[in-house]
Amino acid sequence: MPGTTSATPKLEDLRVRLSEIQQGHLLRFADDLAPAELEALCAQIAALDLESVPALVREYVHSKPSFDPGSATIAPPPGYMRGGDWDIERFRSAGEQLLREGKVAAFTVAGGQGSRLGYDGPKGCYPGGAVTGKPLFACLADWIHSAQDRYGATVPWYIMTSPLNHEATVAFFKQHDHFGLSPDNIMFFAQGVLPSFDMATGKILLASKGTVATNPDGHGGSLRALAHSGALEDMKRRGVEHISYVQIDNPLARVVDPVFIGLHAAAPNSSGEMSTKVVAKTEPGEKVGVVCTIDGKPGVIEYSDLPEATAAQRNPDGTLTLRAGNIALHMLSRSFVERITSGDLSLPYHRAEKKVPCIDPETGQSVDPSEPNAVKLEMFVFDAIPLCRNSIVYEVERADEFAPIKNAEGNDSIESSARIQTERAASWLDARGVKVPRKSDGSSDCVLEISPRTATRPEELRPESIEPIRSGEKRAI
Ligand code: UD2
Repeated sequence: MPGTTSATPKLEDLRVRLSEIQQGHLLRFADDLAPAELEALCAQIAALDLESVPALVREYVHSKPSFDPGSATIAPPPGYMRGGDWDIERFRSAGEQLLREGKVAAFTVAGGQGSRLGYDGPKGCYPGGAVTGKPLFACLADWIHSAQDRYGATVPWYIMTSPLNHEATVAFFKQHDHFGLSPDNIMFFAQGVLPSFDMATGKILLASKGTVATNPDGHGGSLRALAHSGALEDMKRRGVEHISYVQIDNPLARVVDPVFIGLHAAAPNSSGEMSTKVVAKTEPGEKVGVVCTIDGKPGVIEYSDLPEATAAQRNPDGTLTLRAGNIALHMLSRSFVERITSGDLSLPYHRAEKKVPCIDPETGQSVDPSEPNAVKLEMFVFDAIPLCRNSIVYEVERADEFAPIKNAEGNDSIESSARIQTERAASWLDARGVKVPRKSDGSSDCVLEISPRTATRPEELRPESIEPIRSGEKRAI
């Protein structure tokens, strides 16, 4: 009987607390649960930020917050654009120096599952290499090897998982011998979760009689997770000052990029707090967030919030005025993450309407909705940009650094990523005088993959060591 379990005091306290915030139904089936199940449910509820629930329901479930730029002045951010008049080698040296001093850590957000890819497991385990088919985690690990070999210093790697894939991720690394990296220099931690809400009533959903329905708190939760997991402390102990943030889904992401690190840390107009790598938007309506300033303050506007006329503005040379498309590659200083996670600052939530299987809170019957029934909330990491004093962007060539794998087919799929990886490799080989077989439309008649352990830019390729490439060949270099 629940009344006689050791969870009793907690249970009674929780009942009172939950009924105060109109969420008493979460314990409605307490009497049906075995003591261990009830204990687990109480622990799950107690771990939620109950204090904030009424405000979340009011602001995000019963209403839909929207961003209205209104009469604000939206302008391009201070930036280091491709072909601009700035000294790339100066910043490369500054970044290389920080790497040599061991002051840079890699940080990968890998809380996502491969479900959009039709893959049942952590997204990072999905094959990403165009030729080798190596897992996305291995693609990123190669960049870390490359940096450690070049700069003779450790690049510790912090990997954020989610409660859904933490165990599987850690096991995958063990199974693959941590891709040759020292396990002492890799730290895994799970991100936080938020309760999923019934869209109509604002009640927190129950996944089962003994489990609250929750969802990962978004990649914006990564900043809080860095603090709560002890990762920031670990960085401090190691003397790490700068954090290079990459998403797991992009096998071309330069996990640590000396130029970007140098700009972030040493550019005269950088606050050194948070910087963003961007690509030039291809057209005004392209569905990427735009990094900009809003009334002089740094920020990102989601494509859906950017007024059409503003998005379409052009410079005298015809380029888009607001062209800094966010590809989710950031540099953050450790001190900035410490600052924004230690006080009252918090990132806004974004609302998504989703189908979430649950139980009926009255009857306990399973519900498998055919239409969205739930509101899930998430935080986005780029919402930290407005918390910076100022924030710079670094524009890179899209094909050089952005080949995301998000969908099973079409755009941002394994095929499109393999094509981008191949064309990038082909352009590097061309630049070094290595002939790449071409089809009549000019595209490469082969599949190519260059490991960052071999070269991180064309100048580092050794053409004399590359055998001629045949039509139809698959070649990993
Ligand atoms: C994101 C950006 C988009 C663009 C694109 C570049 C948002 C809302 N959109 O689109 O503007 O920059 O990336 O690739 O960010 N993740 C977690 N935990 C979570 C949620 C996500 O770790 O709770 C990770 C996930 O594993 C992946 C990354 O964050 O590495 C991106 O997440 P996504 O696939 O939801 O973002 P996407 O593709 O909608």
